[in-house]
Amino acid sequence: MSSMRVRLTRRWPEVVEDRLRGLCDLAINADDRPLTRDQLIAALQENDVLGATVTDRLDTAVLSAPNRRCRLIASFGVGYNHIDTEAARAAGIAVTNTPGVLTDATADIAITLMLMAARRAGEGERLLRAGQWPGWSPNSLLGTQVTGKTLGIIGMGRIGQATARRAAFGFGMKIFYFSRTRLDLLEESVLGATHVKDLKAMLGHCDFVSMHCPASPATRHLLNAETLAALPPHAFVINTARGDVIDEAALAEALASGRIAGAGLDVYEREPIVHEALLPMENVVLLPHLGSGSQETREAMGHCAVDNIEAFIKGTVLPNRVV
Ligand code: 8YV
Repeated sequence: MSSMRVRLTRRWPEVVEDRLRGLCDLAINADDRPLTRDQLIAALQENDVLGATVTDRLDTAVLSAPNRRCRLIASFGVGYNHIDTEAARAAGIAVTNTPGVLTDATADIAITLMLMAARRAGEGERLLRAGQWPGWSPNSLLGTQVTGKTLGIIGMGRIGQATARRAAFGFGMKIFYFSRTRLDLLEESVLGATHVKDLKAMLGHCDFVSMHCPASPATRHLLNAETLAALPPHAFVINTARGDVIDEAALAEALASGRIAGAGLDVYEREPIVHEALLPMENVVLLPHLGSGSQETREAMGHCAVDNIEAFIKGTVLPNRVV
């Protein structure tokens, strides 16, 4: 066992914490509450490795605090927009993430949101639980069919592709996608997917649009009042990426005014705060950022983060280095 000090900012799956305990001098966050800024700074000063998550805002001020001991931030998750990567680089701190292992779980949640929003599943369940279901009738709670519709995917990375596969092969959906990375022609023809260069033109054809791009200055508020206005009024917006890629206030406004039909959201601009106008809306499905939340996936994410920590302890190449 190494004398390397590793501090986890949140509780990780038990098997993963046990594995880490055998590798290093481990400090866990027993009560699992997000650390304050001062606690984060202290953690960077007192430990060689910080095991971080999306709930840690590791910005320039935190990362440039004096007397840092930390040389690796092993982030538990694929998205790392909670870490200022330039500040980490300047501070000489390597950053790793956990790509690949949460692709299927997150795509599953995108499809869950699509189906729930289109078929009014949340609304129906609330009605039934409230004891207000009068029984079946031919015209009650009629939703929108998903099968055969058109899906626009924004960001065709691993999760975008996994969602496209489910939509195309499971629901016979026609796929358009707006993305920096273009699939090769064979993949495009297998999926029946069409790459588009003009976001607004694509949105005009979408029955559903699903966000799968990473959060960055370039993708911030990609869906905003102007781009949302390009969607047809029967369209649904799905977001399992990051809250920042949609202007939440503009989305709430588009939903309130009936300019779009509904939305399914797993992520928010100011988590855990959700724009208050969305909360009472029946045509919006709101999930608490559980895209990767299966036991299997969270353990795989933890093991992937530990693989990086182990490599750091042994002084070998970090498998998932992003900084
Ligand atoms: C993670 C996620 O659970 O990996 C990601 O980018 O959004 C989530 O599924 C979360 O980020 C943990 O840090």
